[in-house]
Order: sequence, then C-alpha cells, then structure tokens
Amino acid sequence: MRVDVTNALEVPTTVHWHGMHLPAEMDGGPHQMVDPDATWSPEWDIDQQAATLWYHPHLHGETESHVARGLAGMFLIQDDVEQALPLPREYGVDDVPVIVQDTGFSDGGVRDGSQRGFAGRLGDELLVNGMRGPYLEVSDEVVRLRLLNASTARSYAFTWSDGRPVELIATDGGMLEASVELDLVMLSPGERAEVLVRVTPGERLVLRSEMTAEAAGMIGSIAAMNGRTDSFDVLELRAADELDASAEVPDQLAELPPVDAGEVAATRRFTLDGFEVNGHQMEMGRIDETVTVDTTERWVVENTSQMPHSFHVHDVQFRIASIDGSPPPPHLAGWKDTIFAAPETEFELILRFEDYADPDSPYMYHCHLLWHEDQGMMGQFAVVEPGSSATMTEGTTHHEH
Ligand SMILES: [Cu+2]
Repeated sequence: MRVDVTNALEVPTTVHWHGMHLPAEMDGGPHQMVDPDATWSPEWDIDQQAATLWYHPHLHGETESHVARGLAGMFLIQDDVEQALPLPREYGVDDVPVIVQDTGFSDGGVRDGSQRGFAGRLGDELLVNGMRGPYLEVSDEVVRLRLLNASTARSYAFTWSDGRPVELIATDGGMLEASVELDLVMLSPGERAEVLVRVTPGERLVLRSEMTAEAAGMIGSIAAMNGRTDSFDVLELRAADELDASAEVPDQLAELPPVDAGEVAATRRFTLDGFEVNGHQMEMGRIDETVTVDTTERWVVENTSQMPHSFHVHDVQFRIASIDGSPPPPHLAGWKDTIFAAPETEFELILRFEDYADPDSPYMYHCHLLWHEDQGMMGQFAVVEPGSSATMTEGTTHHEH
C-alpha cells in the first residue's frame, strides 16, 4: 500500500506506523522528517495478521508535544482468519475505536497537560477520539471496543462501572488464543487491547479507568505522584431498548505458535534506568544494535529503577517468554510490540527478524512514556544481511516539497 502524508503543521514532524512490520525507511522514525507543506509517500506490503495498530509523530526530542496535541490515529488490519470469526465488525456501530488521551485545557482552550510528574505530563481530563464526555449508543448485544492508550505518560486500568469482568480478546499484534476475563485491563502509553462487552436492553454502562498503585506495580506514594491512583469515566454505553442479536464468541480465537526460546541467534540485554537504555541516551548517528536478518533473538528488558517505564520495539511483533522468570499470564501471552515495564521487573522477549535487511536505515526501540523518549530514552537497531554491518552514520532525510 501507499500512504501520502502531507505535513500541514508549521513545523517539521514525522509519522510512525506503530506496530507495523515494514521496511525501516518507511517506518516514519526520527530519520524520516517531513517538512511543512511537504508530502512523504511511504509504500510497503501489508504482511501481518489482523490487529489494531496506530500512527503518531516520532520526531526526536519533540514527540510528546506533538502527540499531546492530539496527533494520533488508528490503523486497523484485517485478514481472512479474523474475518471468519463471529466477532462484531461493523465499524463505528459494534466495532468501535476508543483512542484515549488525557489532557488539560489552558484558559485559551489550548490542549496542554498540566502537572509534570516523573512519568511525564498528566492531564486532568480525558478525551476519547478527541471528544469530551463521550457516550456510545449501542444497538447490538455485543460490542467490540478497540482501546488505544494514545496518552503521552498516563497508564489506564480499564474496568466496568458495575464491576463485571473485562473480556479481552486481542492485544497489540492480534488475537489472543482465547478470550480472557480480567478485573482490569491495564494499558501503558502505546499499548492496545480489544475487548468485548455484552449489554442488556436499556442498560447504561460506563467504561472507567481505576488505576491503583498495585496495578501499576508501584509503591503507593510514587504511584500517587504519577497519576497511578487517579480514576476517570472513559466512555458511557447507552444500550437501545431493543438490541440486535450477536453471535456467541468461540472458545478459540487464534492459534499462536509456542514461544520458542530454544534457538536464539543472540541474547541482548536492555537495562532501563533514569532516562537511559544501557547507560546511553539516543544519538541519531549511532547504531546501538545490529541484528542479522532471518534470525530469532532473545531480548532481556529490565527496569532496574523505581520509575515506571515501558519498552516498544519497531519492526516486529514479539512474544513475552517470561516475567521475572515466570511464564506470562494469559493476557500477556499474545503478540505485543509495547510492554509496561514495571519498576524492578525483568522481561524476556522473543523476537523474530524475518526480513527487510537494510544497513542504512535503523529501527528504534524506546520507552513509550514520550517525555522519557524525548529525553533520549531510545536506541537504534539495524537489520542486516549475514556478515554485514550497519553503515548509517549521520542524520536525517528531510522530505521537502
Ligand atoms: Cu521511561
């Protein structure tokens, strides 16, 4: 497919396709700047399973301010396997994007997150798909919500107002093997979740976020300073008095290959501390890791600090092999591209780098708390042919008109 991105801002920006498997030069990272009035036209083959992806600016040092002003959208991928499942799929009717951003409004009505904790800036109210106080009129028994945390710093713990379990069917990169019932679905910035909810005629039900220190994996005082004890109404569902029948959701949603950590070509460690990964801050001209194409790797990601962080990898969807040495719970056992890296926790990820070798164009890995990313909590990896090395040394390609 080809996308034409025209920059209508007064400043340069980039557009990154979060979760998409594609060549690095089409990825929209900080090297692919689009100048004001210029059009950038990346082209690639869609080659991944059905999933809820998204896109947002990714320029070096200023990603937070661009995303905080609302630059974020969803990119939905469909395929035959997902289409064959009896799931709600009428866009905007029973299959609904829910893009959640927190914000604050200055006196002039300008969106600007208010306080800045060490997670980043936290707004005191939510927007869903850019709207305040949203509700959804529901005309079907079962609704599928595609939740995206497009906030710069805040994490959410999604619950239902009547305490019913949250039925999770998909994570960042696609369907889970089977749906999972949870007390809450936690999403840190950049993560997605698809959930199903069954309503009764006339019912009013509110999707809420009720974050707790425990859910955030943090001690109470640190959690409170970082918005990790705040609660919000997110979206009200208003069920019609008569509802169209919906199909039963099957027990099995997908077949996931086993997480095979047995034949990894390389093991790399990524230590998150302060605003650094492995003691480094991002440098545009430095390739931090070089991966050989057509191999599988084990990446061990450890947050050694008391601060909340996250970890997002471009190019591939990965699987979590273990968390602090234990197998992941079912809701974290599917395809992921972003994880919440709780304080003092170690994650073992298995990643397959199938194709798109290019020694001249790197992909990024970084904390997706965008203020942290802007502070330099990011690194670059290149995927190369066997025996080759990365050759990129400097700079940025500006797409000018
Ligand atoms: Cu961070």
